[in-house]
Parts: sequence; structure tokens; C-alpha cells
Amino acid sequence: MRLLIDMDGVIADFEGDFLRRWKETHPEKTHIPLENRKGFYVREQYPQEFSEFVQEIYHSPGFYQNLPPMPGAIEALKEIKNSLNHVFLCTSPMLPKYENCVLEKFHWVYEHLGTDWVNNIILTRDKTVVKGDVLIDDKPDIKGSCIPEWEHVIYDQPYNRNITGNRRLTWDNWKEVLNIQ
Ligand code: U2P
Ligand code: MG
Repeated sequence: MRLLIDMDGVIADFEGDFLRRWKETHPEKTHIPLENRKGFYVREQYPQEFSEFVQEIYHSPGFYQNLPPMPGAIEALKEIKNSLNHVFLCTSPMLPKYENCVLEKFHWVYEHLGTDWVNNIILTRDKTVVKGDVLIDDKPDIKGSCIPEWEHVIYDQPYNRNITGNRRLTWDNWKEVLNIQ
């Protein structure tokens, strides 16, 4: 099996750390707990007048590099690597402001997983062009220029629970879902 694994919302806790920083930076403003989220993009969840402040947080230097790993993710990835020959991280860069995001995603992988995994990063805005059997991703619908070869296994998050029909995975049940011992 050739396995593709997304980063933000799957192995790096983008949402948890965004919320923590939001509450710390703007304690007087409303915040939206993860369970109350209705859509994928965090910016779209907040009132229009807060849009600039929301983006300021995830564009700031250090945001991507310092994201905590999702609980259980690093251990699971190490086990997966022992069981499968072809495992890639498949992540999208933040655009157009890619300056911090791109470099910091690479640093994050090096620091948490090491060189072998850095060699297997696929950075693309169009995941449908990537070959694979399974893509584990938290984004509800993944569109692009191709009909994807891979099956989209959803990494379970409150903002994607409206999607039915896909297999759903967390770092607690990945062995059963992927049928890996
Ligand atoms: O937008 C580019 C990538 O940044 C991450 N992202 C961005 C905004 C947001 O609200 N939530 C979010 O996760 C995603 O990165 P990925 O999951 O591919 O690693 C998004 O694709
Ligand atoms: Mg993601």
C-alpha cells in the first residue's frame, strides 16, 4: 500500500494551537471551540472584521514550526513506517503568503520525525495529481485537476463530520481502519 498522510489537522495540531493563540492574543474577542466549528477554514468561522487577526496568527513566524503533534500521531507514524514501504506526507502550502509555512513545515518534520520523513514530503496545492492508494486527510472534500487514484480516508475532526460515506480514522483506531498489524 502506498499511503499519503496530510499534516495540518492530522499530525500537526493546527486547530488546537490556533485556538490557544487566539485566546491568548485576543482574550476580549469571541472564540469558536473546535466542537462548534461548522467548516474547514478557520478564517471563515470568525466574523469578517476579525479575518485579518485570524490570518495574522497563522502567518506569524513560528506558527507552523511550533505546532504540537496531534496526540498519538508520532508514535503511529513510526509504526506505520515499519509496516509499509511507501509512506509520504502530503500537505498544502499556505498561499500566497508561503514564506513561513513552507520552510517551517520542513523543519517540523525534521524535528519530530527526522530526515527519512523529510525526504518523503510532498508539498502541493493539488493532491489529486499525487499517486497513492490512501490519503488520510481532515479536509472534507479534496478537489483538483484529476480524479484521484487514492481513497480519501477522513481524519476525524468536528468540522468534517457532515461527510458520510468515507472511512474515518483517528490515531486511536488507525490499525483497524488501515488493516495494519
Ligand atoms: O491553506 C493551505 C493549508 O494550510 C492548512 N490550513 C489552512 C487554513 C485552515 O483554516 N486550516 C488548515 O488546515 C492546510 O494544510 P494541510 O492540512 O494540507 O497540511 C491547508 O491545506
Ligand atoms: Mg489538513
